[in-house]
Amino acid sequence: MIDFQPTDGLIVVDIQRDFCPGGTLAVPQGDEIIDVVNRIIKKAEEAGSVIVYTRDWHPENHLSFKAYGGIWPPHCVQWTPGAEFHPQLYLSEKGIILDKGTHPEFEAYSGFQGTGLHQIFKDRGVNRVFVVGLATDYCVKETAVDALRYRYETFVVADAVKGVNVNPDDSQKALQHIEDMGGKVILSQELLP
Ligand code: VGL
Ligand code: ZN
Repeated sequence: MIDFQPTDGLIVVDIQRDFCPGGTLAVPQGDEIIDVVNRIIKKAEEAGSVIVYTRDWHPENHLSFKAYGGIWPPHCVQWTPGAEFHPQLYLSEKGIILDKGTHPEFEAYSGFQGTGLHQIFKDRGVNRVFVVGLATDYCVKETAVDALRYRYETFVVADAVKGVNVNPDDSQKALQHIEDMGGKVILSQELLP
């Protein structure tokens, strides 16, 4: 059992309409993690942990879009319904919302990239980081890898993430990579009563 502490950071990655079924870049079954994610958020909230929600928040001419040389369909375009948080996601009043990928010429898969997140965690004395959300093989992976680079003790909750899987084993490989870098892959039952 792992008990959340005020010095823990919980990063809820990109649980937005476009990454869920019906969205333009839907992660298969992406919405199925939301119940367990919500329970984890409420636990972290009770403990006074630092809760961060990242949002993919692209201009309509973002370089990751096919029309602009990238590999993705347009997704999470600023101020459009697809960029909204999934309606079932629990938004804590104490949560901090961070937008990323907001410049046309820069990609930002990691929640630490261009958001000031490391400074926020430093100011709050965070030393452990827990990562949940979408997508395992892109933004979850890069967020966890950055957390490890910044030397946080880093946990990814395997049943609270879901991957795009352009190749069928991409998510598995991403979790393996995180473990190889010193991260811990855990199950939600280690966090929840
Ligand atoms: C993501 C692809 C493109 C993600 C964001 O949130 O994992 N994936 N942009
Ligand atoms: Zn994106």
